Amino acid sequence: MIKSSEEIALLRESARHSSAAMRQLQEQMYIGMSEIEIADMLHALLRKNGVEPMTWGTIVASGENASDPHAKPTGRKTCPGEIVVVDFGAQFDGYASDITRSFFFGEISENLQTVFNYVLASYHAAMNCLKTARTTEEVELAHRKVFIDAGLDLFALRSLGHGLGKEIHEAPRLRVGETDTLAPGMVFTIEPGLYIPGLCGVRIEDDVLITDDGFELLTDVPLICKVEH
Ligand SMILES: [Mn+2]
Repeated sequence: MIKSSEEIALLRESARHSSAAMRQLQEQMYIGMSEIEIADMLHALLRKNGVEPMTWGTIVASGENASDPHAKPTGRKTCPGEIVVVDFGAQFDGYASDITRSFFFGEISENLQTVFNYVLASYHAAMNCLKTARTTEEVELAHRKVFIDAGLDLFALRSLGHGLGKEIHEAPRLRVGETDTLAPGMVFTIEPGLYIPGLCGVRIEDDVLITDDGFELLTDVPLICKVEH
């Protein structure tokens, strides 16, 4: 669970290059592209940035398709007024990074904005907790409290994140009923989400490194991402 300084350097590079690809995707994709077309564009951008996409796990899910947390990209064309969830894993020199953003395509409704705002609040609750938390369970509970207080926890998954290393899913698991003591050198994802059947899905995922005095965010993509054209 605790990475060496050499491994941390590779994980940092992996997250950096994957972040660049996600930012470039935001600039280059446009409303009307299909989910599969967006996934293909993403995979090409990742390779251009020197990271190898784990294509089997890529999610590009638009509108109500995004209410399935494990959706596969389809030929469905994206429309204005939708949230489009883009989630991918990639490897740099064998070390994984994992990022999700929920893009606003055009102007979105108040309902969608509300769902997004709860996920964003949950993300911030987890990150704030991470500054001083002693265990993974504290962080999991901090993010979930936002959903419980809003009466929305039934739309959330039972997991907040997972370790990153040579594998994209490894210990520690930030999961209901599990706890590990946080220690410098741990690298894992923070990825709160809500999945509302028939309406939308929203997820935000970043990669963090536990340090002596809190944490370092390894990924670098704006939390609010809009596609206007
Ligand atoms: Mn993940």
